[in-house]
Amino acid sequence: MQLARLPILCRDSFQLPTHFDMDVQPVTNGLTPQQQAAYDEQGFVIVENLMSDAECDRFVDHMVALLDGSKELDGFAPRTIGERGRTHNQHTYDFLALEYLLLPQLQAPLRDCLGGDEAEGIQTMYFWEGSEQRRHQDQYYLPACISAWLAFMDVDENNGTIFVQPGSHKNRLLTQADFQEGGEFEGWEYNDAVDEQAKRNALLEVPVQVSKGSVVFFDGVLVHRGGPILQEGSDRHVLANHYIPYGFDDWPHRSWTRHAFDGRVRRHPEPTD
Ligand SMILES: O=C(O)CCC(=O)C(=O)O
Repeated sequence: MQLARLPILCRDSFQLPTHFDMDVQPVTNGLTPQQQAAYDEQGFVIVENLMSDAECDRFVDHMVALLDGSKELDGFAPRTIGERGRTHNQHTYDFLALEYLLLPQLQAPLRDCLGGDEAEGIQTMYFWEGSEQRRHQDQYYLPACISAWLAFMDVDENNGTIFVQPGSHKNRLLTQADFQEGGEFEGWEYNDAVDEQAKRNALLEVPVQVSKGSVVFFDGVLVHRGGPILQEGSDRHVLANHYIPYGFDDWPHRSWTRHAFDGRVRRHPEPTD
């Protein structure tokens, strides 16, 4: 599969380009009717074999080389041994991460998840290991977002997969206003409040098991968490990408770049400072 060819971009020299030349053919396969129904009902869907082994290995090799220092990259601070905390918005200084935010085969499923609007990539997080992150809803941080969780290896409870609460996307989204004066969760710690909401949802929570090359698409209101890592020290190579609809105008992170699959880049609404 042909990947986008993107120019080299270093953090120090970063200028917002308006368009990248991308030598790619659009991949048109969207969700099947069954996958669409699962996404609508459960708030997530696993699409298997969306990435080839070569695509998975290419990115993992890159990330392992960055971690062990055999590869250097402007913008990626060298790590000490054992330091495996996730990266954040690596696509802003790493063209390979940008390629994987915009893998052509993600475009049509994302469009289906968004009900027909085009997705714009806005966030990346790479995990060398399970996050064990507490329950949350992504739209609390990133309004209107959806997620594509790219599994570069088999992931299950042993190496710390995510747990999701299917159907919770149809229930309440906790927002910043809930924690402000007079809000329902004023004085609460955020993750405690989501635990409480998960209890109120009264829905089962399930671990997500995926094979290498799978992508999990999930709704930004879905309650989820990083589960415990049963096999201590195990690797878990995953890239979590986040997207918002092109038509979403109320985006609060105005300084962030919005990356379309055709290579267009914009900040919208315009930053105020
Ligand atoms: O992969 C994980 O362990 C956590 C990912 C996550 O919570 C997210 O992408 O919002």
